[in-house]
Amino acid sequence: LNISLIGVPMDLGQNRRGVDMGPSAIRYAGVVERLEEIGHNVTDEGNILIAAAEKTASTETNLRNLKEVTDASTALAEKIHHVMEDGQFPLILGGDHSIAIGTLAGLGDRYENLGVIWYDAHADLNTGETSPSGNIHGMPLAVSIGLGHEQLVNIRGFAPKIKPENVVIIGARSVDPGERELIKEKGIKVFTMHDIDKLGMTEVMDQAMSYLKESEVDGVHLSLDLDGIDPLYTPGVGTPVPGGISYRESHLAMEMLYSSKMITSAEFVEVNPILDEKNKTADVAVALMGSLFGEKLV
Ligand code: DIR
Ligand code: MN
Ligand code: MN
Ligand code: MN
Repeated sequence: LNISLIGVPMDLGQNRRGVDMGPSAIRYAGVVERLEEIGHNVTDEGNILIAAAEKTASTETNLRNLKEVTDASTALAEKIHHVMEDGQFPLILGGDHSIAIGTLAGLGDRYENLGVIWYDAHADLNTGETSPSGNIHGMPLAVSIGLGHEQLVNIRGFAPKIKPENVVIIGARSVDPGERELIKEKGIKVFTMHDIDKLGMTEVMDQAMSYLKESEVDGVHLSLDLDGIDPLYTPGVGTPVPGGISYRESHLAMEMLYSSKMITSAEFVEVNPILDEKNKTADVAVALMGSLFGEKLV
């Protein structure tokens, strides 16, 4: 593959500092070398420009840093649009999960029927009305299906970016009341930790991929929040939730996605080296990218 790495040093979608250093931590963990070793051509496109947290002042709504997140999402969407024009595979490094708003805005009009795998402890389906925190990183999936603040929903001038029936959430274990309602109302496919415990990761991934195939998706974006994994393995995240997906299960999931040849873009988000232990979380992110992009054990 010809892979374009795009860093998004965003920390304005939540209220813990340090996640803006995620792209650096992932680069430091050796992402470029790891993917090149497999045989891919990697172009590091550098970082999207993000407003400095010390200088933000948008307080006109209960959505923290709405203007700055909107501007960054628009810039990221444009960048993705252009690297895809050049036939590159977009690999986005976060940054908090609010960046997925820009990612899906950049991808959405490139596909008729884009599928999304949302690997996360959370559903990220809040709106300004349902959010308990005002943090936009809890909203990107809602925004992408067309729900939430119109400024975010209409980035790049079209909405929705994806169809709710083309979304599969994997690893959920912390879901807010408004999100639960939305999941029911829209019939969004969710594999909770209960499902992973009960069915096993092989069956969960088989079902997730069959579900997307039945929808006849013409591409699948993987949005991987490192908090989907158990904080034992990935402590460097802003909102850790115990009882998550294991390291081995996550590798298995990535290997199955690789074998399926379904994945057409990916992002790895919420790596926060300030909260981490010796860059463990970025190391896990890079190891999982190895599996997602076809690394072989023997
Ligand atoms: C919570 C936390 N549901 C919120 N969301 C997180 O603030 O909306 N998403 N941490 O990754
Ligand atoms: Mn263009
Ligand atoms: Mn998330
Ligand atoms: Mn999360």
